[in-house]
Amino acid sequence: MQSVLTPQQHDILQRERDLFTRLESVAARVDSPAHERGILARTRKQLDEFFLLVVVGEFNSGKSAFINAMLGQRFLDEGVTPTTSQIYVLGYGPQAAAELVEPFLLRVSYPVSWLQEINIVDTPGTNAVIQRHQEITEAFVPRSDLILFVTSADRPFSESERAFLELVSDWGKKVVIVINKIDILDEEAALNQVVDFVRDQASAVLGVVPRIFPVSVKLAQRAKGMTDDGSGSKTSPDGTAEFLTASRFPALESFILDTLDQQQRLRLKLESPLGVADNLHRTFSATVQKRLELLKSDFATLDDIEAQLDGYVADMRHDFQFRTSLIDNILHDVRARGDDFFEETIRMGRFFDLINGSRLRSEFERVVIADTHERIEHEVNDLIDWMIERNYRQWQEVTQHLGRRATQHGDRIVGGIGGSFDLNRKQLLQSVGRSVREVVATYDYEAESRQLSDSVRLSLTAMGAVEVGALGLGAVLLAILSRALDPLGLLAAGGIAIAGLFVLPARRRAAKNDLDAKIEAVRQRLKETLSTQFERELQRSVQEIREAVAPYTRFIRVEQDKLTLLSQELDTVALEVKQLRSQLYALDTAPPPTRA
Ligand SMILES: Nc1nc2c(ncn2[C@@H]2O[C@H](COP(=O)(O)OP(=O)(O)O)[C@@H](O)[C@H]2O)c(=O)[nH]1
Ligand SMILES: [Mg+2]
Repeated sequence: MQSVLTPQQHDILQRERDLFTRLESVAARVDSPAHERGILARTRKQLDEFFLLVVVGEFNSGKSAFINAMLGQRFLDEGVTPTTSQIYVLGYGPQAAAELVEPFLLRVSYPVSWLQEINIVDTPGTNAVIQRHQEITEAFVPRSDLILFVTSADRPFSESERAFLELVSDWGKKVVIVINKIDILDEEAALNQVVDFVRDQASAVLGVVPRIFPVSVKLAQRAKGMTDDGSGSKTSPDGTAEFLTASRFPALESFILDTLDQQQRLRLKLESPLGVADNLHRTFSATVQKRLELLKSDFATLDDIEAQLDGYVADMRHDFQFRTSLIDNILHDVRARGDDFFEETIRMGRFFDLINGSRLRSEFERVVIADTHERIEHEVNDLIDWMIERNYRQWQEVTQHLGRRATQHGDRIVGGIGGSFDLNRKQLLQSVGRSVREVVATYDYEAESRQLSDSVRLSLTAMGAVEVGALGLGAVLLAILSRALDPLGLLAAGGIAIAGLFVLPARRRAAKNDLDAKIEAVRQRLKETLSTQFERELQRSVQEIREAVAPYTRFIRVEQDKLTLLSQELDTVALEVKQLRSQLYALDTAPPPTRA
């Protein structure tokens, strides 16, 4: 083909080769099935091969008979049953020969000169009882440069023919329609009716009005002297002309042999791959879009999980404030009781108790300190239990979310997005779901809460909040009392009266202030310690959940990036197809090249 190309045609040819190389790489990246990749590879290869005129139609419409009429000899089998069971690619050869080159594909040579320019292809035909025949024929459609669609005048344009023509149109193929067996129609009116009907139907499917050739292959064969036994003995010369006219075959024959000249064939050959490119481009784009959509809802799932985690964190912080306010209340109570106590005891009436001290000390312990330590412990323990419980529930919610996603996915896969993408994604969802479920199933409340309370205790100690509860709050408060009581100081003040007037109110105020400050300091430090510990724990649990989900997150990010790139690549492919097509049209309107 190369030898007869103009520079422009040569340029288009080269660009089409590149286009198919690109499409092949896209095909590999979307795990397109082998047959699609085969089509791409063959289409590229075919750019350098003979022009392929592919004869299709239902079985028994006369395809083989038509090719025989073109050859002038009954070379192929004809018959009312589905006689042709393979693809026959007829090309030129000095003598008749056949060779199986692919499963169901015979390359046949025949010594007729026009086969040097055009290869004609006989197909098993559609709508045969043998489903395989239909598949073989359909699979060959993408390889054609021009489709000769043979329908029969006795059942023109059946439903199966419409469906098949649709497939042909999907591959962007140019179609010429042959209405065969017009010899069975008695009247010209009937023939016109059939032609009109076929034209309307075919135009509706193809979107353009195709060329239509009504013929009688049988009469043509008779005119060419092809007898049923294939011996080639001639009928009478008079009859010959009559048969030939009635067959209307010459118009079709001249279309194939003359109108389809080298430039026309070149044009069709360069255009044909663009239809294939369009078709597979649509397929690949659909795959990419479907996957992107699936990923979009994957992202939505992740966003849901993220939002849940955010809500969890916000709720926890809010509840934490409330829970620490309970501890505040306990300390507040201690302070109030302490104030009352000092108010009550540091006064003249109890001077001897003050001097003695031990009675007040035990009273202080009983009334002011009371069960503060246990109550604080209790609140801290509650806080820990609450955290553990909430953390556990958070894991459960994530499990449910992932579980739902996995089952949703199960439904979607029926839609067939195919390839390793689906497999990877499915396996990942399952394994992530499994590991999260495992956390829930093996969640050890006691161990978790033991660990957390140990660490809370440890950090309380580390932060120097030893004043709390068993950690020494009582001792601290008692120290305040001791200072208030300090009998030496009291006595040194010089007499009961003076003490009563000046020292005791000052002592009382000092004790109260001392208590206020101490309690406030304890409260602050306790809160700070618990907050730090709480935040650390909260972050850790959220982080753990995120890490469990991370492989899924990573997968969809990476896949989305890949698919976005693919989608861009497909856009440039579409653009290239469009440009090539308009360049081809531009060639049509340009003056014809000088012919050798
Ligand atoms: N009446 C009539 N019969 C034809 C004509 N062309 C072919 N046939 C017959 O139709 C039958 C099927 O032909 P064949 O070429 O095997 O059909 P294919 O299955 O499409 O290849 C054969 O019996 C042919 O003799 C025609 O123009 N008129
Ligand atoms: Mg046949």
